[in-house]
Amino acid sequence: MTIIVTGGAGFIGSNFIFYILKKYSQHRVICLDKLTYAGNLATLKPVIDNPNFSFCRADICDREAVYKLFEEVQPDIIVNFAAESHVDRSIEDPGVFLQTNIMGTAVLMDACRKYGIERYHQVSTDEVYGDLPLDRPDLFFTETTPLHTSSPYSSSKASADLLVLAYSRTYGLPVSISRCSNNYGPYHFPEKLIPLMIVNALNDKLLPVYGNGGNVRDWLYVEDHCKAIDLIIHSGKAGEVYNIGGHNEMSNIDIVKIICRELGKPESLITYVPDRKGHDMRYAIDPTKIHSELGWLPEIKFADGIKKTIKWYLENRSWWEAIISGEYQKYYQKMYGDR
Ligand code: NAD
Ligand code: TDX
Repeated sequence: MTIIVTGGAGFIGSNFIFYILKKYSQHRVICLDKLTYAGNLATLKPVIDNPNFSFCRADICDREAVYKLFEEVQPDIIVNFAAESHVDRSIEDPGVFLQTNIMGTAVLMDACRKYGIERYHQVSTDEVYGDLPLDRPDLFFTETTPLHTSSPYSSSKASADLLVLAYSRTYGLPVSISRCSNNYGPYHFPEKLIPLMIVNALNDKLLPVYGNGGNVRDWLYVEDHCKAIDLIIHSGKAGEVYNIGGHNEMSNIDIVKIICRELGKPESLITYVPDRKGHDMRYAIDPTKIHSELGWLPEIKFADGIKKTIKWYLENRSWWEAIISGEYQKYYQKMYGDR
C-alpha cells in the first residue's frame, strides 16, 4: 500500500506519518509538503531514514509537480492534511487560504482522477459547521448539520469539502472526509492556543486570552485523530463524512489555568486581550457515526494528554525555540503587539 500524505511536515500530518509507519511495516509513505512557515523538516527527523518513507517538497497547487509525483509513486491512498490552518492568519490575509485549501484540493483530486486511486481522504474540521451557543449544551454537530462558516479559514475548508463531495458524485471518485475537533499534542505550531500558552508560560511571558476566555472548544489528543483517519481510509465507506471528537469541551480560560498549574506558573500572567473578529463561541462534535460504524473511541483523557503534551514541550525545547526565534517574532509582534 502506497500513501501520499500531504502537509506531513505540519502538526497532525507528521503525527499521522509516525502512527502509520509504526503500525504498518508494509506501507510506503510519501510526504508531499511545501514547507510553508508551518512545515518543518526537523519534525520528520524520527522517520527520515526509514526505508518506507520519502519526502517530496512541492506545493499542492502545482499541478505539474503533483502529477509528476503521482506518476512516479502510483499511490493507492491520498490523505490531504496540507492547508493553511490558522484562523487568525486567515482574518489578516484570506488569499492564500483560498488558494491552498480550495485550489490545492482540486489539483490533488484531478491527479487522483487522472492516475486512479483507491481512496482520496480530505482532512476537514468541525469549524465548517460554524458555532453553537453556550446556553444550549444539548446541541452537537452531526454529519448532517448544515455548513455555516464564520472565518475565511473555515469557509475555505467548507468550500473544499463541497468540492470533494462534488468529485464523488460527478466523477465517482472514491473520497472520504473527516471533520475533527481541536487537536493538541507534540509538534503543534506555537501560534495555536495550547502550545502558545505553554511556550509563553515557560518564558514567563503574558498569556493573551481573547475576549473573556469563555469560548469553548472540544479538545482531542492528536493520536486519537490519527487512529480515526487510519480507520476511515482502511474501513470507512467511500462518499461518506465522519465527525471526530471526544466529548471533551473546555473553555479557553480553563485550559490556560490548567497549563499555569501544570507548569507552576502564576495565573497573574493571564491577560485578557481584544477578541478575535467573528470569534466562534462553542464547538461540540457528536461522534456517534464513527463509533457505531468503525468502533472508534478516543483513548487519551485530557488530564493525561495535556501532561504528555507539556512534558513533550519541556523535553523538546530546541524544536520550538528554533521556531520562535525566527519569523515568528514578527508574526507575534503584528498579532499581539498592540492588542
Ligand atoms: P499545520 O499548519 O500544522 O500544517 C500544515 C502543513 O501543510 C504544513 O506542513 C505546511 O507546510 C503544509 N502546507 C501548507 N500549504 C501547502 C501547500 N500549498 N502545499 C503543500 N503543503 C502545504 O496544520 P495542522 O494543524 O497539522 O492541520 C492539518 C489539517 O488538519 C488541516 O487541513 C486542518 O484544516 C485540519 N484540522 C486541524 C485541526 C487542529 O486542531 N489543528 C483540527 C481539525 C482539522
Ligand atoms: O492567543 C490566543 N488566545 C486565545 O484566546 C490564541 C492563539 C487563541 N485563543 C483562543 C481562540 C479560540 O477560541 O483559543 C481558542 C483556540 O484557538 P486556536 O488554537 O487558534 O484554534 P481554533 O481557532 O479553535 O482552530 C483550531 O481548531 C480547528 C485549528 O487551528 C484549526 O486548524 C482547526 O480546524
